[in-house]
Order: sequence, then structure tokens, then C-alpha cells
Amino acid sequence: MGFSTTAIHAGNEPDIATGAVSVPIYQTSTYAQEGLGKHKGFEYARTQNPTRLALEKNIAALENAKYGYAFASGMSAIDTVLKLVKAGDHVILGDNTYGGTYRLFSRILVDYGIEFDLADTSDLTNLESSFKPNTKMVFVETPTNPVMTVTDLHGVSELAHARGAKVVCDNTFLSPYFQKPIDLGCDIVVHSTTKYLNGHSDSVGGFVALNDEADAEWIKFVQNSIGAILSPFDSFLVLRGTKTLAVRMEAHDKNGRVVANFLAEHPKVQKVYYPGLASHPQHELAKKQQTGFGGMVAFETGSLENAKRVLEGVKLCTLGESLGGVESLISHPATMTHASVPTETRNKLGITDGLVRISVGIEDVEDIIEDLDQALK
Ligand code: P1T
Repeated sequence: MGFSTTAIHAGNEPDIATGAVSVPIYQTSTYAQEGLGKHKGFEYARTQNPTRLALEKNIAALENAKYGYAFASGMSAIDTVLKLVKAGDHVILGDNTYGGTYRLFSRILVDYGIEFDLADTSDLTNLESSFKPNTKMVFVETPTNPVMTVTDLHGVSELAHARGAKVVCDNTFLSPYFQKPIDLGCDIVVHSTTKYLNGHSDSVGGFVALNDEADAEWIKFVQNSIGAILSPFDSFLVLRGTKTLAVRMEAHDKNGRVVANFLAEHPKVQKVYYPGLASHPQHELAKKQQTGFGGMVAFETGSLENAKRVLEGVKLCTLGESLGGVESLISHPATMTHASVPTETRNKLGITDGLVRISVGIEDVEDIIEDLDQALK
């Protein structure tokens, strides 16, 4: 079955009770039971909810995974995956991730005995030297937020599996439409559904998809025990969002390429980070493991003052955190999404005070370019 067919039909069976074509929002906290231990598979809404279940089947199918679980946010999905490791275990974390992911490791997980080291996972030799006897997991984002570094997921998986470690990939930036980490050898995929999967900037959510039965059981157990579940209404919104994922991603990709090329030739722009540009260091790898480049572009303006002028000078693009919505969003990683990353680490990665990130929306691309041009000028 093709991607769009799966996106529209997986989990979206007509409602058993009424035949409703659109999965209803089952806004209930509990379910009437016919007798002790006799029920329709739904006992309590933290544990099971039909709207959430429909979404879980849907996104799992899109990621070619057997199991999927929807969470209250991308961060709660990531935190739950980290419950697969225990005190005394070591995790290799990609050196550039969303700032919140770094913050979870550096400010919270370390206090629970989880050891971690940062590694440039785009360099497999460097990654290889980061393994320790107690390394149980490698956590990567590709392309990274915000400097768009690409990691060879097949290569990382081979290295990790040979050492008994699992690979987790945060697939938020490309969505399963452009990249399927499980097909590339990864064990677990995480998402912030807040972004492309929902796609309309009106819901916060997260997702975990995987194939291993025992790990899936544990994720489900933790999801129920901790209770960071996606609400029925948000599940409905994301389920509606994924139906148009393919057409939206095509439009983001088309506009992303145009904007990246425009910025690359602009005299006020010093550097552009976009894997679709031939100048990107991992352009060939991106072409191989992705089926598109997406709509995330970052660019260097040279100074905080320049960045501020662009960010405050745009009229069509909205200054704000987040990404992946139909509208173009522009942000300043150093003070916004990556403020919790130490300055020295940020600068080393290219997350400078002059770096601007744009989530290219699906408006008419001439309008986006005109807006960026007037702000840059
Ligand atoms: O915001 P939340 O739904 O909890 O997702 C966290 C998260 C996880 N992974 C990646 C790659 C992300 O980009 C995010 C959230 N990012 C932003 C809010 C942002 O503007 O980059």
C-alpha cells in the first residue's frame, strides 16, 4: 500500500457503533463494564482510548513499525523511551539535538544514574570511540535541530547493534514521509507530533514507534503507569493531520528548496544549513537515506544584531518556537530552542548568536522570499 493510502486508512476504520467515517473523539474517562473483568477492551482512559488507539495504529503503520504509542508531548515520549535504560547504563546522545532533549539528559536523567556522553554521530569513527562497555542506547536526531547535520542511520545501527546497544532516532524534522528509521536499521523512532505529523500548530504531542515486542510492552506499561498520554481531542487532531502529511511534506520540501537556494545566494547571508544544497557536507548521504529534504532551513547572519533585525523585520513569517506547521515560523535557536545548551557547545556546533532558523511553510513561496528579502535588506 502506498504512503498516502496508509495515512488515510490505517487506524481510520469506520466507527463500529455509528459508522462515522471520521474517528470520533471519545471524550470519556472510563467505560461501563458488563461484569467483573468483562469489558470491550477499554477499562480506563489513561490505559486505553479508542481515538488514541486509532492514531497509534496510524502512525505505527506510517513508520513501518508493529507498535506505536501516543504521548502528551515529544518530550514525554522521549522520557518514556529513556525508561528502557536503568541506573548505571550509558547512553550516547547526538551532540546536536533539540535543546529540551539535551536538558532532559543533563539536568534530570543524570540524577537518576543514567550516564551519557555527547558524540558527533555524523562521524562514525568518532561515534565508535564513544562506546563504553555499559552503553545501552544511541540517541540521534537526523537532520539535527537546528544545524541540519545528517547521520548515517544504517551505519549507526550496525555499530550499535554489534555492541548490544539500541538505536533511537528522533524523526521529527522529516516525518515518516521522507525518512523511515526502522527500515534503515533503527530500533525505535520518536516524534514530536506537535510538528509535521499534526502540521497545523494547534496541538502538542509525541509518539514512540518500534518493533521489539518486549520493549513495546515496557513502553506501554510506562505510558500507563506515568500517564503522559495524548488526549482524545489531540489524538483526533493529529489523526486528521496525518491524512494530508504526504501533500504537506511535498509542499514544505518544494518551498524549502527554493528558500534554501535563495538564502544561499543572498549577499547578507554567510552560510545556509540545508541538506538539499549540494554544498551541504552530507548532501549525498541525505539523498541516499531520505526521500526529500523537507522544510527546515537555518542560516548564519553574522551577529546577534543582524539576526534580531531579520527576526523582527519579517512580516509574513511568524517569530516563534516550534516548526512543521503550514505557516512559516522563524526563530532564534541560541536564545529560544537551544538556550539550555552551554554557550561553548552551541558555538562549536554552529548555533551562534547570528543563527536564524526557519520552518518554511506552505504559503506561496514568492511571498516567503519577498518577506525574507525585505527583512534581510
Ligand atoms: O515540544 P515537544 O512536543 O515536547 O517536542 C520536543 C521536541 C523533540 N524533538 C525535536 C526534534 C523537537 O524539535 C522538539 C521540539 N522542538 C521545538 C519546540 C522547536 O522549536 O525546535
